[in-house]
Amino acid sequence: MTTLCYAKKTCSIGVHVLMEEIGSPYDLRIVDLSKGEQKTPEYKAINPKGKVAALVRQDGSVLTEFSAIAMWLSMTNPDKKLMPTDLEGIVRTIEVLDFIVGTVHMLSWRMWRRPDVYSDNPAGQEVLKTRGKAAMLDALDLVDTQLRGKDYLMGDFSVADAALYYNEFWAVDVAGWNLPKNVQAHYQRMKARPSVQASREIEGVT
Ligand SMILES: N[C@@H](CCC(=O)N[C@@H](CS)C(=O)NCC(=O)O)C(=O)O
Repeated sequence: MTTLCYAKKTCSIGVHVLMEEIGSPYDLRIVDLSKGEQKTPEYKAINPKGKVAALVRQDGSVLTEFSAIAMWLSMTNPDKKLMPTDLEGIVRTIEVLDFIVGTVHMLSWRMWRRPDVYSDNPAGQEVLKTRGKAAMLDALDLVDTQLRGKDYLMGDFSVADAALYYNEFWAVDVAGWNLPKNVQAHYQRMKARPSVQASREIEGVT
């Protein structure tokens, strides 16, 4: 069976949502980041990057990086229609996925959430937090324009919405920020999906 290595309230939530969308049985392996379990030799034998999410597939091979995992899940479960199948739809999905993972999460949220990675200086960390927040809200403004007149980023639900969802969760439920209007509506729509509700319940997110 496929095993999702995950940590609560992290980007692995997005993979968890996709596993629930697919609805096939899977195992969960929790990685407690607060105890540094991601850096243990045992976990690094699974994912040498020391990060979640990691997906251990049925053949024992491990897939990492949200976009790769999302792409693999959608292509191996075509009946679940987790992304468009025409060339333009595929590249547009990759385009928005890359923006959400690379810019919203890695460049912006991480700067706000983990300023200690970039500076030991408390004043420097405050600057990083301010810039990280501004960068994230600017990036979400761009996503907001893409959502104008649409329920989901690609029109119908796709893997890109799962990526946006964990960033929305962080912005609202961890940082307490206000989202732009269409992104906020998207977040509510996502929270109404059974897959999101199931993943929140399993991960103990109220
Ligand atoms: N680009 C990776 C990011 C993975 C990542 O940064 N995961 C974080 C949680 S959101 C993590 O495992 N952090 C643990 C650490 O940095 O020690 C992806 O999209 O999967």
